[in-house]
Amino acid sequence: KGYRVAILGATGLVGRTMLDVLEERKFPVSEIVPLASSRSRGKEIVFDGRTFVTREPSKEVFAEVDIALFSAGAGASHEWARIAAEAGAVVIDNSSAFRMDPDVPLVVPEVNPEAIFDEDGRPEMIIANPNCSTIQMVVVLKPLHDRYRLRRVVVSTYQSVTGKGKAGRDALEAELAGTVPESFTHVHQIAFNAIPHIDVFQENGYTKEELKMVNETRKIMGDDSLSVSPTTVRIPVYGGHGESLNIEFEEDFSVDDVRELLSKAPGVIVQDNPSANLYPMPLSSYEKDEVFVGRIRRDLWHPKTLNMWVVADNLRKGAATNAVQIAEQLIGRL
Ligand code: 2RA
Repeated sequence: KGYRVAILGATGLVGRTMLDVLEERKFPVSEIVPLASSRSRGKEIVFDGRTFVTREPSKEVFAEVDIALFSAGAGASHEWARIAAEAGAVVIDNSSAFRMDPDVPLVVPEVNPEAIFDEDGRPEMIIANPNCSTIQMVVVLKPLHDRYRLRRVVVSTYQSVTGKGKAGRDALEAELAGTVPESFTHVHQIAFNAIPHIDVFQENGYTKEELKMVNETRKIMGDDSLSVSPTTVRIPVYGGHGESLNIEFEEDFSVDDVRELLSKAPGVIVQDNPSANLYPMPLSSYEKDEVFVGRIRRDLWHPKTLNMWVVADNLRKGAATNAVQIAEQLIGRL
């Protein structure tokens, strides 16, 4: 059986990556229904050699599809997700609109695939895709938490400009070409810079991006006692987000066992051979679907504590790939 798949935001960076990932992973698609804002309507999308024309979202359009992948921002999701779900489409939403809604599952298939279905085995009609910086972190934390029990995670991120979509990428290119904009897309100049400010500051001094890493991690891992202490930073790279993690466990570990455990963990690739200068980097993670881990080492001062470096392509595992993996769990169950 082939599925009719709508993509809201089909012309954005994540929307296009969703199309690539559906095609590469040979998702059983009978028809693609690209949907977009008025500015992009009528644009042609090529999928698997066939051309589809971008349309306007409507109740009638959603009634014609089985699965709707949303990546057009929280405003569009608030406007259309419930309408699409009521029309019978399972919505997989990449925006922040429903992530912390207690009635909506927040899913990373390597961590909590069971949350996709209700107790009668029917798919939830709206399923939220987590924030990119959270996804890559929980994919590596989950097997470690199961074995050693996490006590505390201190995370600092090094996030790609593509986290802000095409506008974020274009801003870096324009700055590198010497254009001085009227206002900076990344708040300050991002070329040759590092900006410890992603999304808006909250009263407690953290940014929304940082609090997403705290709250979404707890929800996905199903443990409200987890302490995550984040600092999120934008840097002028493409290809992926990097994260430095310092993880304290309840149980002690050996570094070799951690390496072995992670090398068998679903969706994780260990790249950890300092003598060969092998470690994950955004450039080598670009257009890959996995989460890469390296620099695995014991904390020099603190017992039962580990340091590691984690990189994933934020448009792939951090967004499109994760959404398509959720859709794959629906195959045969709609
Ligand atoms: C960013 N986490 O990198 C955001 C994108 N969802 O800006």
